[in-house]
Amino acid sequence: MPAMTFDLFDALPADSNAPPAVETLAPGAVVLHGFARDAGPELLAAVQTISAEAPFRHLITPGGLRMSVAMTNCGERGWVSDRTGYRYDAVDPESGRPWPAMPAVFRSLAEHAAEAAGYPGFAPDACLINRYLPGTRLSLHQDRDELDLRAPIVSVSMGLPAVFLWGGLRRADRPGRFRLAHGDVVVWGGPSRLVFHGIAPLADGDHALTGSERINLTFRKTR
Ligand code: MD3
Ligand code: FE
Repeated sequence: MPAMTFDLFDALPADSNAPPAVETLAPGAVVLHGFARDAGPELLAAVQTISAEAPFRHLITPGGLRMSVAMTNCGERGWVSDRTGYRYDAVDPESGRPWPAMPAVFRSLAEHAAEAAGYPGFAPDACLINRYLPGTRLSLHQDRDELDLRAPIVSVSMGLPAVFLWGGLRRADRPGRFRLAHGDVVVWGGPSRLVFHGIAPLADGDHALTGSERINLTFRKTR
């Protein structure tokens, strides 16, 4: 079977003039379908610029495993992992230089999405950029390296669609499945801030803007 192809309007609602559908996944967790679709090309161009300065790399977990997702960061601080643990660091350990600045288009999208989801005043200081290729996965985890857990995390999906897995507050909670398409934005806060979540192995495909990649941005307030 040939790989699925996805145009710019993957999962667009029937009436393209309709405002982006807002869906509550769980208390505190809000999906803004297609919220980032118009900004997609500009966001992806910025990812290119950032990754030319701070290349995507496969981090090593404290347990010594190479992560399947390739990552880079922009903003005042970036998320890194090595044999000593996980942390946010102002410096890219590969280059010894500060991470690239967060582009205005990133910051404004994250602030507007948070506001639309009921979290006004969100001021992210870090953006983790994840790159998935077919077969790449992210196993169930919690995001708890941020000091202020009252702030939400804003996630922006671009390129190939993915199956998002999310469970409860305990690792053993059986995860539900949810499709994330190009342009979808999910805001995770309040009672959903510490839910276990992950991404199922990415299926093959060809997207008009990213080819065989999925790019995910997560905006965080780390302190
Ligand atoms: C739920 N990224 O970078 S985004 C991550 O698609 C991460 O690359 C996934 O999990 C990705 O840490 C999922 C959705 C997401 C992000 C952060 C969350 C869901 C979340 C934080 C708390 C709860
Ligand atoms: Fe996460």
